[in-house]
Amino acid sequence: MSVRRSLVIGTVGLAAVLAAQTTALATPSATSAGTQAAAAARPPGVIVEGSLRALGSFTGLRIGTAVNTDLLGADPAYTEIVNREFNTVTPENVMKWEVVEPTRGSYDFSGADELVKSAQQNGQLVRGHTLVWHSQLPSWLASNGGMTTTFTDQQVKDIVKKHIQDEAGRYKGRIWAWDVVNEAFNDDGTPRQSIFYKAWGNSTDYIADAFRWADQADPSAQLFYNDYNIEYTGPKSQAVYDLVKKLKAQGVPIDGVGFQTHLSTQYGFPDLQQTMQRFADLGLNVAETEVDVRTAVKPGATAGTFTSEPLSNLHASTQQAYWDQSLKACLFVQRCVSYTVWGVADSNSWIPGVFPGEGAALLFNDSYQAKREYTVVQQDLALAAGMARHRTGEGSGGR
Ligand code: 9MR
Repeated sequence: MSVRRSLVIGTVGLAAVLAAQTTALATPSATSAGTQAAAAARPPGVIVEGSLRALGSFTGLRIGTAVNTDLLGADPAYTEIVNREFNTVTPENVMKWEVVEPTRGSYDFSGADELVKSAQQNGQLVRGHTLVWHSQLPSWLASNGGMTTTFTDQQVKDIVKKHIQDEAGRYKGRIWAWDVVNEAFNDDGTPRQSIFYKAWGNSTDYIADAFRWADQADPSAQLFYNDYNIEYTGPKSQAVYDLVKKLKAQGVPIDGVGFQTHLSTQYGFPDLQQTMQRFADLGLNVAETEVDVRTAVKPGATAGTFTSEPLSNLHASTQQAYWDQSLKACLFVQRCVSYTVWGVADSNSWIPGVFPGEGAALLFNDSYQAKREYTVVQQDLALAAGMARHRTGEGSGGR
């Protein structure tokens, strides 16, 4: 009985897939007047055939982007892409502690509220980012890059608990997944000596407490540990593996691990699929949470400036290969629940500001035209449409 039912669904699904694949060949142009008029006429939440979110939905894989709320709503081309292509959104900055509580006890949730509201209107889930992170802390709480505070250990503990209760509690029931703790380890696998680590008596026990408090504040959200440079085998990845294995064994409410996946063509491609599978085998969901692929770019007209053009065709084709491989790593791991890119257009990316001379890291160019990289991702999602569905618990229920 259940076999027959799934066959029927399979046939309907296949027809839809074939239709989607036909349109998948068309590359969207967000800046053309026609597309913008179509966007204006389309009610929020209506899915465009052949978009990344539509293609991902055939296997249940969520496709997301980091959102800059200064542009959302203000820049029509940007907004159109966010809502047409993605069905999860991550606030790039507006849920970070320095933004939501710039002065002790005085909150500013305006940007976060705006994003959550827009997501609800556009049928998108929200990845909350991030509750406990040494970076982007308010200056009243920490200095020296999150390593120093004037508060006592007990005060820091109370402040962290209140922060989690207040922020996760405010959005209770409206966040799909929280990055509860972000970047707690150094590249050599040693724990980062943050104010949190120190307040808990030079121990990573703050991580377990943060997950427990987040679970109390929002029991339906999936709770993630999130980090970079854990995509490949090495001491940092191992340290995170050991941590989350211990948390699971202790019954700490953790649902998944986020692999940020900030890739660069100057390094080899990581053994990402194997690494994610290894974590998934612990009974955890995994996700690629901040994907971008940077490369060397051509210099601009003025000395010291740069374009968003890859230095050569070889640079560009390697980037395309990395997009392809990073998505396939997620497609081939059934517990990989989402694939999130860290921004929309090359011009919105954090990369040029932090790595001068590198860029071209995203799926759309500076004029919001879809790049070849977009087509690579789109085609992989279309080809994956017949594969088994991803195991996408919509909340913490699958824990
Ligand atoms: O993209 C974010 C950028 O706008 C901020 O200035 C920066 C501050 O640290 O954070 C960037 O996002 C980071 C994310 O929150 C955590 N992982 C690394 C991301 C890139 O730095």
